[in-house]
Amino acid sequence: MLGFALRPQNLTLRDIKYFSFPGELLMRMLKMLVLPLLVSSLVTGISSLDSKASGKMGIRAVVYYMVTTLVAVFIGIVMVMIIRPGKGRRDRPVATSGSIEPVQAADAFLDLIRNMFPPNLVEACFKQYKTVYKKTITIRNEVRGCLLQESVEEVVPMSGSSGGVNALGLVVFSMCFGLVIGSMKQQGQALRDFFDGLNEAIMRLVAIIIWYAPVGILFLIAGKIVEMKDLAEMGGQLGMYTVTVIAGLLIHGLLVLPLLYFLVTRKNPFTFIGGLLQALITALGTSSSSATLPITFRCLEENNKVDKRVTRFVLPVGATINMDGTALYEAVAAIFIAQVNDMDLNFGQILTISITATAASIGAAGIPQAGLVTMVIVLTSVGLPTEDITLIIAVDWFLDRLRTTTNVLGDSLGAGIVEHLSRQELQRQDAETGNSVIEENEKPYQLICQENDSLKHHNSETPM
Ligand code: 7O9
Repeated sequence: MLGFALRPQNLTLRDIKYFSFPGELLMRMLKMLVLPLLVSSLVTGISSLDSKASGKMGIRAVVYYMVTTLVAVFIGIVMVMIIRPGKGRRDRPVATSGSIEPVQAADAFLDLIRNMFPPNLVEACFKQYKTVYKKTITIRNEVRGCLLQESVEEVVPMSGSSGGVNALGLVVFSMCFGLVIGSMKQQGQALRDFFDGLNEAIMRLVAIIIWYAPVGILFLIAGKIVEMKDLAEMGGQLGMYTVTVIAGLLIHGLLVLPLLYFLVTRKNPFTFIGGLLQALITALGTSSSSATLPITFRCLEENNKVDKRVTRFVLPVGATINMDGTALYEAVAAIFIAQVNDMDLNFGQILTISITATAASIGAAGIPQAGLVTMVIVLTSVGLPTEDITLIIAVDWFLDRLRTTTNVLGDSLGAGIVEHLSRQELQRQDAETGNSVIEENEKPYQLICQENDSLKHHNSETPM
């Protein structure tokens, strides 16, 4: 309401920038916590489980991610086939200017794999590997009777980099590191305690920031509404396209995922979602599921009482590879562009779109400048014109918020489902480590007591 009230004032871009400042601060604070939170939670989460339990939990999580992402893509395709937002070519949406960089799918895929293994962990916190293309001219000499010179032009992929956290690399490293220190028995204890303490400290910082979150989100959303161009261009095909994406996201987020949660856990999914409200609104405000991660952690652990061993393991991985909303969006966008161009897609092409859209959503965090790049890959896989991405850029910022909310919802319900499925392993582990924790704690305690007379005295008095 604040945003809409300020729209008639015709604020200058400078004013809007100042107006969004409190929101910008929230964004910066959240992002500040993401790195230490990601590393410490994954390391402690994995090291606190034995390799068998973490393996089983990992498989459950990955199966959940795959199934829900495929279902999301399917819903998107069904919606766009039913609503047909791109049909009736009369009002082809105006393309905003801008050039789309060509990308080769193979290079993007190799970048993804390269990014899993960062050569420098410090650099991985702010840089990703990115293939850049360079034109080279090679002069080739050929002797066929006389000397022939021929120049060959070639576009060569070269190593480059792009800004942004290499989340995939950090996730891979933290998981391996957690596995190793988890199996190191006594020698790993100091490291386990360190990361456990780090995680606890970061969560306390989250608890402070959460007080500022409502103010920040207010200004983030109001600022965006003031900044928004006229809603007029949302009419016609682009409007129908927006409606299609929204309908798909709603069906997936409010019908399919809750139903899945209910079928697995037999608990009310909407009480669970109620506990997540803060995280969902943050996702809406920040349009970034990684920036929302701190709040998601807090909602799940404090409001929904999900086991910490599950959230620490499942949430960071989910934020990196599980993006149901993004997959649904990319599939809808590709078919919408086909409809605008009056291209009929056969079954094979639709299958290709669903596979590439799923892959793009899984790989997004590992591909530099993912948003556009993955869209280009999906479009080129079925021979659609990539410059038509500019048609949908006008509404992208808005749909980004909604799909981020769906992504966060999917990650969180996934944590609830994985917890339910893993409850036996968790209980068994409770029984085992419960004993060992008491044993480990008692030994040093008794040692201290023997050295310290007053403590010993105190100890003997307490009936234990
Ligand atoms: C959406 F693990 C973390 F938290 F540290 C982490 C850090 C960074 C996880 C992921 C990332 C990351 O870089 N993610 C990323 C996500 C990068 C590029 C694109 C996307 C896709 O983002 C979604 C979308 O555009 O549909 C959406 N905005 O969920 O954040």
